[in-house]
Amino acid sequence: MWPLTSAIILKRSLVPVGFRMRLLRPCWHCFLSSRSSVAVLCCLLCIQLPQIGRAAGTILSTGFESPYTLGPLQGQFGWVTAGSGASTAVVQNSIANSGAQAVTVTKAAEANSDRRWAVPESGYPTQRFVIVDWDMRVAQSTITTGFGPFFGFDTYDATTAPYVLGSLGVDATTGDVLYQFQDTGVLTESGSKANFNQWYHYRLVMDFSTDTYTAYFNGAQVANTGFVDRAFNLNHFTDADIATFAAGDDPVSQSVSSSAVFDNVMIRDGLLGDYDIDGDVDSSDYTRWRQTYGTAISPAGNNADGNRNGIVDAADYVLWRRAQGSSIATGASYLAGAIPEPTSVMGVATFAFALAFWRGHRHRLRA
Ligand SMILES: [Ca+2]
Ligand SMILES: [Ca+2]
Ligand SMILES: [Ca+2]
Ligand SMILES: [Ca+2]
Repeated sequence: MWPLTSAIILKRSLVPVGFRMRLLRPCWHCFLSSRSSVAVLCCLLCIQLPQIGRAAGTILSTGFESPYTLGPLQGQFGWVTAGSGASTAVVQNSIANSGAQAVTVTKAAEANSDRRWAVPESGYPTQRFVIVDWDMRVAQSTITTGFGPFFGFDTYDATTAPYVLGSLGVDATTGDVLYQFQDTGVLTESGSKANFNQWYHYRLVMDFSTDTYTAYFNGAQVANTGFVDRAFNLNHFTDADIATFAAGDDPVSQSVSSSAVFDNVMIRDGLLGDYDIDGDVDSSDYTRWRQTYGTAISPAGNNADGNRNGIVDAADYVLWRRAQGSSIATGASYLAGAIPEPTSVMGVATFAFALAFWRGHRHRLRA
């Protein structure tokens, strides 16, 4: 649907057979060979059942301001990390998009240093959409051949294995805004480029109704494709990861270093006030509220019970009115309901488990 440049590498038919096989063969075959992993899997299945019926709301919202302290991101407010090598994510106060602090992610100058950071979640989505927003500023790498590293976000349904929902980020060598194509997972050029050392706003919208995701770059839609691992019937959102990884398969790409600054991370479970769950807050949501005014809602938070008190009441109208005009497509958003800083520490073991068996990104191909 969107024009793609000649350098695009998404066509499955163009992928060498051997390489495609490698791309499609996930690491979880080793996961299946481990009895202890199977035991953990059973636990995951028990604890990650969806809790349908809650109203839209913020899952995580942070600008990494105080009480975040300067230093490693992991260990603060539920953030954990997984991967190998010496790549880092550090809360610092020298470069920020807003406020005084942000997180600088540095890919180490060595092979096998792919790394991710996330606050694991469970019980989502309760709505049709999960929306991930962030601001990011990428520094250019110094290599003249090869690609990357990649900086951006990956989203997962790690309920049974770490399956990728969607992915959006930037190649630090070329500035290409990249996403992962459905099924193959190949990093694909969106056709947009980011200037280096300049802030942009990024958004991923996962649609669990259609098993597709849409990527936005500074408010403009740049990609729309199926869930990367959609063949595995993905119905959960478990983590959105700040990610850095090698973007190419060659030795230069594997060991190139660069950095990016992340700020204003927000993960939402639908839109507040979107009572008909169609991705915007408009008059039809008001109609839904008016038609059900006074109705007891069980479980609380369903339908037009935006404030989750079990009845459609005036407070839900106020929520709708304040959110009016919000849309996952235009980039407009209503952030008043945001939770100031995350406190979740749930699922740390789950996350570590998931990424220990992470299937790996699939590299860009040489043009
Ligand atoms: Ca900040
Ligand atoms: Ca709506
Ligand atoms: Ca609508
Ligand atoms: Ca209510």
